[in-house]
Amino acid sequence: MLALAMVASLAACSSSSSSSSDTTAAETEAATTAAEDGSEEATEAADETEAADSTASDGELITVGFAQVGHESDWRTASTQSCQDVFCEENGYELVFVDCDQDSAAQLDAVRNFIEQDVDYIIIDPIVSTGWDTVLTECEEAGIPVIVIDRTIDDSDNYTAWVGSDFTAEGYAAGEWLNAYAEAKGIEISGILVIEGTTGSSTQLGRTEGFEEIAENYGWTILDSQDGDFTEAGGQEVMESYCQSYSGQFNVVVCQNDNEAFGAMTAMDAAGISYGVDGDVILISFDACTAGLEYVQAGSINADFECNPLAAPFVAEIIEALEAGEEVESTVYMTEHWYVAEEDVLTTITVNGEEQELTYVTDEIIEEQY
Ligand code: GYE
Repeated sequence: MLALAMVASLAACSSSSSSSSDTTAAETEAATTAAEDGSEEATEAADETEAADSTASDGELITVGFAQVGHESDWRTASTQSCQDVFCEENGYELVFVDCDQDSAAQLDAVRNFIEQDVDYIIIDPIVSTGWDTVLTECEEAGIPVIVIDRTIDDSDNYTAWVGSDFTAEGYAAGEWLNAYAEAKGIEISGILVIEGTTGSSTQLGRTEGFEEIAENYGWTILDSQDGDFTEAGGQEVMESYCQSYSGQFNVVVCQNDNEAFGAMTAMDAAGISYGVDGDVILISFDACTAGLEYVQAGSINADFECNPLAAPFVAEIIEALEAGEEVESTVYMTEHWYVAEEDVLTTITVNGEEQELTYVTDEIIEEQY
């Protein structure tokens, strides 16, 4: 209820009036170069910087530094967009956005820069789950509350709140769906290949742990499980090598995000391996962003386990509670769905004794998705 109220009260800002500023060196340089050219875009960029500077020093806007993982996937793009929409001037914020390009050292630097800039709040989506205690202590000493989103930090409690998804639960759901689906269709699982997300990210750790536990319960063989770094290129590369090494030995491919699944499809197409509803290989994915769901609807991906990237409204709710001196929820889970390509095979699965619904993908769902 609170979350819905929050979404309703925080209108997304129009991009032209966005107050977000990007502090990466490359971007600053581009803006400067463009300013020297005297282009319209550059003038706008310069104006925006000035506006941000003056309003920030007035103390009217709440300054939020966001150390984002990178731009590796559709999910990430949706997450960034969500933050830029919510933390804008119209909503009373100045956003300092840093794209850390999947580089953990750069992410620690970004957080330390936020401390130096004395921002009011810091949002971190931690690339990897460990190595955080020192810098979080520095944030605490500087009196800057930290809100962690999406991936978890597993070696420190030194932050105010976390908003994200239960990745292990997503892995369990994928495993139980595979078991129920294979049984319903009379398919014998011969061998499973997994393309994992970025090694050491809590997303990779959780989805791997959940799925592997189910695989062990049912006695399935996981032939291989390699890192595709959550990118399409990574997924394609891993799948190309799988096609060579495990030809004829597998009939399930599990990709830990949609973009890896897109890459895996390209590799299987090239190798002449069919997948999806009418194919020889069952293809499972996670995230369920728009393009992923389109492939589910087309029957190329059999099932896609959603991970909701729209955390920003919940973070704004936490910040507003802190501003009002109120207690905040320290853990907030996003709501997600399990999407499937076939309407009449299964409607529910049982995960850890709990019945969970499956959602058949329709045009309306795709229309609404991020
Ligand atoms: O699954 C992937 C992204 O941490 C949930 O990161 C996130 C993951 C998401 O790159 O697409």
